[in-house]
Amino acid sequence: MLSTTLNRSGARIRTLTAAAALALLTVFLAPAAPADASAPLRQHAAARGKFIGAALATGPLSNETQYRTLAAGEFNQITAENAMKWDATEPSQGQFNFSGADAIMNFAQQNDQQVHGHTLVWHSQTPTWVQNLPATAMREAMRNHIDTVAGRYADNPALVSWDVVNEVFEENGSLRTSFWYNTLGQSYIADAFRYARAADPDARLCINDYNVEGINAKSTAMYNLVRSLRQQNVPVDCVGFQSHLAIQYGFPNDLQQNLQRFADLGVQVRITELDVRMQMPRDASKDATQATYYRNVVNACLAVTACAGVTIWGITDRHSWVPDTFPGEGAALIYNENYQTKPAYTAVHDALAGGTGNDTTPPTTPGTPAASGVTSSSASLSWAASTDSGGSGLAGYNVYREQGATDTLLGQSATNSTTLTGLTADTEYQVYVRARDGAGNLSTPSATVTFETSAGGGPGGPCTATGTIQTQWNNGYVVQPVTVTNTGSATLNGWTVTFTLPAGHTLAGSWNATLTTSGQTVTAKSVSYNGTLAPNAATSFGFQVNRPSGNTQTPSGYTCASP
Ligand code: G2I
Repeated sequence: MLSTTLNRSGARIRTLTAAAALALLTVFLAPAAPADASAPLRQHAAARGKFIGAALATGPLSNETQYRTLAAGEFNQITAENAMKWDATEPSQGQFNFSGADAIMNFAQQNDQQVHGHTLVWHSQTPTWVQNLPATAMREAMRNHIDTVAGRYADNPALVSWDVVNEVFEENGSLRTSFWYNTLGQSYIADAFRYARAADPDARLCINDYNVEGINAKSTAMYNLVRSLRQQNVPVDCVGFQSHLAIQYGFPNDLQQNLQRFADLGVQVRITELDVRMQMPRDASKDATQATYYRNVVNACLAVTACAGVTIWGITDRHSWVPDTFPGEGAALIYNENYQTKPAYTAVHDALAGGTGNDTTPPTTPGTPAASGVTSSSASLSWAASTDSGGSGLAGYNVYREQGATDTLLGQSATNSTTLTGLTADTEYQVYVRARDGAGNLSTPSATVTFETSAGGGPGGPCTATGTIQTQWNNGYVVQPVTVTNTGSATLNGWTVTFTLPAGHTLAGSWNATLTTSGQTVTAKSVSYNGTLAPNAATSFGFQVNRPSGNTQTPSGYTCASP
């Protein structure tokens, strides 16, 4: 943030006319037009050296022709959505049932597809007979299960990889206190990988989780675990990023960077369960945002050599886990419930087709941003969305501060809104946005909006505090970092940050500061090792919050004082 500077060019359109607004709407409602409608996704993916996959459910696979046709024709990789899980394969001890798993394997072989096995060791969908075993028997049941299930397909060339352990972390990065952990301790993870290697020496062995797409407490814990397991020669070959995204929670803009840091550990990375849900009902604008999310995930994988490919968690909105788990949300996949392609299909298609080479057409000009929620250090902006017709698709927006000849890039957003943080207190900002497409073309700038941050600092200050939402889920989120900066000319000896939690939100943990609450007001005080701040120096702390299911609010009003 606040680092890159760019020269601005192009004409400035200061207002969004009604005619322009109508044109935007018309483009949104136009049917999706793929760059090369005839070639299926798998053909483009293969040409890029990647897989494009789908999770398949055995019911529609045997009952629905359209499902089978798309599964075979569009995808060169498949994952069993449920058929290889423990409750399906070993419902009672030693009694194995491979009917569903074999159906998936046979389909893959008939259609020249690779299979990712999902999943050997998980806390969910595991029968109670496993959960109630004492330690020695539980470890032996795990070994026998891995040996039998992974062993069954070890000589089958279609089976290329396994999720050995799934979802072993809590949101704050500690190990999940599942029955596995509670009975066996952390060692069950290394044991599972060793048993899997013994059962299938050729399969890539993966650890898989959700809410690890961006750089956050959970993904960093996963990073540290993978690094330490590999240092101990535990056979971890691959990391799966589930990527169950939701347009109302924002896109993890550091996805590519996060994939790359894992790749740099020497493991393969893969997007294992991609879907992008929305609050129902669907509309053209939500579909367009969803398409941008899909495009950006595919592009992130394309940009990282060690990323093997992208698996979408289903084919059609007719069969998706989302509405059952998140009431009121849905439409998360790339085909609608009638097997028609959605803009998300076009986005995946065009990203894989690499249609960026000859796209020189920039997106349309975004609407004038509207500013709200302005504090001493942050401001929320939203604007009318752009569209892109050049083939590479809309990738997102750059937000700039108008500063004469050389403007400052304040931030980037995948969607037509963002919250700027790290602003200077008591300062006027003139801000505009430019849309960006997949080929890097920038639209002409929007008109500017002007706002002024409020006075910051406090007794003994001055300092500023800005909080960044690192990850959020249906009923909670992590704010990390809250950056505390000494904006004065003298060294600070201790600092105090206050902020407000929305009604119904409660603190669930914190680090690198001492937090106390009074009603919804939280006071965070520096600890022994981060209270001394030289002029311009910054430090940070973080915290986690529980909130009511479905509530999407986040804290506000960060202020800093010293001491
Ligand atoms: O929850 C979404 C995914 C998160 N990562 C791991 C994945 O394995 C998980 O997949 C979902 C399936 O998409 C659902 O289809 O896992 C769920 C179970 O935790 C699956 O739901 C289950 C239902 O809960 C059961 O009632 C049902 O019998 O599907 C079963 C088979 O239809």
